[in-house]
Amino acid sequence: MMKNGELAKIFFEMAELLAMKEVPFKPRAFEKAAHSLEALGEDVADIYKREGLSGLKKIPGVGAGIAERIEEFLKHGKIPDHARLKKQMPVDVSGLTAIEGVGPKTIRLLYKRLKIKTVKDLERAAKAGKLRRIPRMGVKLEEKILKSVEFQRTHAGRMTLGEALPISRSIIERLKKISGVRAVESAGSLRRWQETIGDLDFLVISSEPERVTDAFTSMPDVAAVTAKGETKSSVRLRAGINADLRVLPPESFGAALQYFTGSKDHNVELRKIAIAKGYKLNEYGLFKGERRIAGTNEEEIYEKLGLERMPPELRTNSGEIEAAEKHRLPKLIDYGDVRGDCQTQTIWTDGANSIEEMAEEAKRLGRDYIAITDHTKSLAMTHGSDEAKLRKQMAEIAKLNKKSGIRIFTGAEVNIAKDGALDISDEVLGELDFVGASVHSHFNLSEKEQTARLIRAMENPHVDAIFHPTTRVIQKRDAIALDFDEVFRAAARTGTMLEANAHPWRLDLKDGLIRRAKEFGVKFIIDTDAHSTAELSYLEYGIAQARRGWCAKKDIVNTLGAADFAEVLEKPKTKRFT
Ligand code: DGT
Ligand code: CA
Ligand code: CA
Ligand code: ZN
Repeated sequence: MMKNGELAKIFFEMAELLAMKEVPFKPRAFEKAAHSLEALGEDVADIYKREGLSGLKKIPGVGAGIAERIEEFLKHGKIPDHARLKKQMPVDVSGLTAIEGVGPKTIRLLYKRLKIKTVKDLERAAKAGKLRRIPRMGVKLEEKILKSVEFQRTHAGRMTLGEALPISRSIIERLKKISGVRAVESAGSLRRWQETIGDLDFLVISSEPERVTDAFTSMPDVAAVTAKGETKSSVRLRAGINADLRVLPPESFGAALQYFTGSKDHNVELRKIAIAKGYKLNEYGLFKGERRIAGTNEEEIYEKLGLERMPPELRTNSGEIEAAEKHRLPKLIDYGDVRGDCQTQTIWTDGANSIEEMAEEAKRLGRDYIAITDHTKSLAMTHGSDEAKLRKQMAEIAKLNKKSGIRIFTGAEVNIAKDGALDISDEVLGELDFVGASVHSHFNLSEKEQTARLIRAMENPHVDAIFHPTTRVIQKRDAIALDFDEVFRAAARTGTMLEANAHPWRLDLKDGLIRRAKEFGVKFIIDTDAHSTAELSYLEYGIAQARRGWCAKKDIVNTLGAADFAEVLEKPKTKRFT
C-alpha cells in the first residue's frame, strides 16, 4: 500500500524535531517534502522501482538528502536520523504540535522543565497551573492550551478526508485485481466526501467471497483483523483507521451501496418513505412483501420511492429528500468543471516550485489558467512580496505568458491586518490581474471586530476574493468568530468572491457555509492553495465541498474559460455578477 502518507508523517515530525533544536532552514525543507508527498498521486515506492534515486529527486520539494532518506525508508523501513532525533527528544510531536499555541520551542522547553512528553502530561500540567511559572508562558497560554486539548478530544478518532482518500483508492486498486471480483466501491462517509472519516467501508461484488475476504484481511498494511466472517470482515490499518468489507452478490449490490453510503439520518428518512408506500427497505433490497422490487442499482431504489436520484454528496438529510420528492434537486457542478486554479504559491515566497513549473503542471492537469498568488510582505516568514517584488514578478509572468500554453494570471495573497487594512498599496493591487486577501493572524478577535475586519477588506475595490475565509484548519483550529450572514451579505454587495479552498487541511469555506452564502447570491472560486506542483491535484476536494454546498457550475466563477474569467475581472467588482 502507498508509503507516501507514512513518509509524510515522518518528515513532518523531523521538521518539528529539527525546529526544536533550532536548526536553520532544514525544518522548512522537510516540511515542504512532506506536503508534497501527501499530495503525490503515485506511490513513491513505484517511482523508486521505476526510476531509482533520480526519480525521487524529481518529486517537488525533494532534494538529494531527502531522496536518500526516502530510499533508506523504502529499503529498511526506517530512517536513521529520524530515529536519532526521536531518541534525543522522546515526545509525541504530532500530538503536541496539534495543540494551538504549542510550537517546537515550547515543546522543548516543556520537556526540559517539566518532562512533558504527551498531550496528557501537558493537560495535567496546565490544570495544575504549572505552565504559568515558566518564563513567557502565563495564565492565558494555559487557558488556550486547555481549550485546544478539549477541541482535540472532540475530534479524536477520525481521519481527514485528505488522508483517507488515497488509502481508500489504493485498497480499491488492490481489491480490483483479485480474480472473480466484478466491482469495488468505497461507501460510507468517504463516498459522501465528508471532511473527516471515521472508518472506511468497502463493497465488492464477487461470487467467491472467501477469496476476497482472505485477500483483504491479509493486506500488508493490516495491523489487526478485528472480524472475519465469510462475507463480512473488518481490519485495523497501520495508518490508524479501520476498514470494513462486505462481499455481495450482484442482485443486492445497489441496495447495499445505498445503505452503506448513508448517511444514517438520510437512510432513516428513506426507510420511512418506503414504509409509507407499503415497502420494506434494507441493505438487501427494496421489498414488496417477499418480492425484491429493486436492489441491483441505487437509482432504481430512489426511483421506486418516487425520488429523484441524487449524488452521495447530498445525502445528509438536510433538505435533499424533500427536494428530490419535488424533483427540484440542484444540478451540481461536476468534478471536471473547474477550468483554472486561482490560488497558488511559488518559490518567490514559501512554495516549492517555480512559476513555470506550476504552470506546466496545471496545463498537464488540463487547466486553462492559473493565478500566481504569492504571499505579501507582512508574512515575513514566507518572504512575502512587497510592491517592488510584485512588479518584478508581473514582468516575469508577462514573459512566461508569451511562451507557455496556459494563461498565467498575476496575483497575490494579500495579508489582512488586524483592522482590515491590506499590506500592499492600492496602486500595485490595481496592476495585478487577481487579488485574494486573507487572514493569517489575530484569530481571537471578537465576532464584531473580526466581521468588521473582513468587510473592510472586501470593500477594497481591488480585492477580487477572500481566501480561506474562516481560517479554520480541520481538527486543529476552529473558524474565527464571524457574523456569517453579515459577511455573506457584504460579499454579495461588493461583488467579492469567496473561496472554497480545496486544500484538504482547510476545506474553507466548508459545505454548510457555502450553502448559506449561496442564498445571499455570493459567487465562489475553488482553488488548491498549492505550495507545490503535487498539490495542484487537490481541486477535487474543493469541488466536493461545493457539491455538498449545493452549488451549480454557474455559482463557481473559475468554471469560466480563461478569456471569460479575464473579462469578469476587468469589470468593476460591483458590476460583475449582477
Ligand atoms: P464514519 O465512518 O463515522 O465516517 O461515517 P459513516 O457514514 O461511514 O458511518 P458507518 O461507517 O458507521 O456506516 C456506514 C453507513 O452504514 C452509514 O453511512 C449508514 C449505514 N448505517 C450504519 N448504521 C446504520 C443504522 O443504524 N441505521 C441505518 N439506517 N443505516 C446505518
Ligand atoms: Ca464509515
Ligand atoms: Ca463502517
Ligand atoms: Zn503559503
